[in-house]
Amino acid sequence: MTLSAQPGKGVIGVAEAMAAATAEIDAVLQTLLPEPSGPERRLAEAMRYAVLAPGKRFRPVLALSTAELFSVPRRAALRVAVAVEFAHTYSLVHDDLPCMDDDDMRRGQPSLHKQYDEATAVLAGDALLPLAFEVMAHPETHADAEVRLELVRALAEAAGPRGMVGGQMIDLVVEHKPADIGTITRMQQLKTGALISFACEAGAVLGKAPASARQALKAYARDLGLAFQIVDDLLDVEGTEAATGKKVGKDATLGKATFVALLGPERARTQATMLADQAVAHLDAFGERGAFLRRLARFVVQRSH
Ligand code: GRG
Repeated sequence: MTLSAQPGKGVIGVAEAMAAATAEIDAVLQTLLPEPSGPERRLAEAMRYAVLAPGKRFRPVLALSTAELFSVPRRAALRVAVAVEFAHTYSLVHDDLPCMDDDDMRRGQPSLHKQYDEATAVLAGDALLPLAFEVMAHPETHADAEVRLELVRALAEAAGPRGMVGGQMIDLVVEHKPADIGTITRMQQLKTGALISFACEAGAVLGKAPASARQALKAYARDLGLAFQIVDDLLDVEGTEAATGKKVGKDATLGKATFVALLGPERARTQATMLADQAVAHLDAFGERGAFLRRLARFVVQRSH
């Protein structure tokens, strides 16, 4: 069943729809991850350990939901959804390394370098990103090579120096230093927003949607990504390890520049709610078809993990 056709309204309906989509996504993740075999089997085992851990699958759900707007065949949408999750998981694995944020727990289990070792975690992350490109470049993702090329180009931009890696660099540079709202916003837009933006645009690319629709989804993603990150920061202050699956209170310890550190929890939550409202407003052109994406934006602000 498609996400938009899932019964139930409000946040509970979104959680149910996400759980149903997660089952579909995880089945494709299983098939597109390498099977452990040969002398390099440890690499495949480590990749599977990180990817198949219980993540929220938020970015794949975005890719599936935006693809539904343009009636993209499910098989194609799922391949791109899975590619986004590979790229996302790579960033988590590398972010947890001792040379980055040095996190011992991720997705409710020891982080990859703790379960295996640092070299294996570096290699597993290194292997997941090109696997994302391999999946998207395959003709099964789309018959039109130009569509595949655009997917590859857009993910490269989202993951590279003008995307996640650039954002991570700002994150490291401003640690333990005062940062203004402009710097924090830019850092979060690159670190978190760029991949969320790719996930939203991917549906439009697959569906060869008009530029106006792609622009609307980009604008939705920009506000949604910031709201998502603010809530992530709030959960680090107000959440629990049991709910989030990772250590909490780390941002303050590491001297991270966050919206919560700058604005305080109350104003940060107000800001997240305002951003979710703004995100919803960008979906007007999609009418009823945008209903699930609207509910997803509200869900992002109310989530507890
Ligand atoms: C390339 C090393 C490197 C880093 C890029 C994305 C990123 C920068 C680092 C990942 C760590 C991090 C906390 C990023 C902020 C974005 C974010 C909120 C990630 C967690 O995403 P969720 O909550 O995680 O969707 P799950 O586990 O549910 O998939």
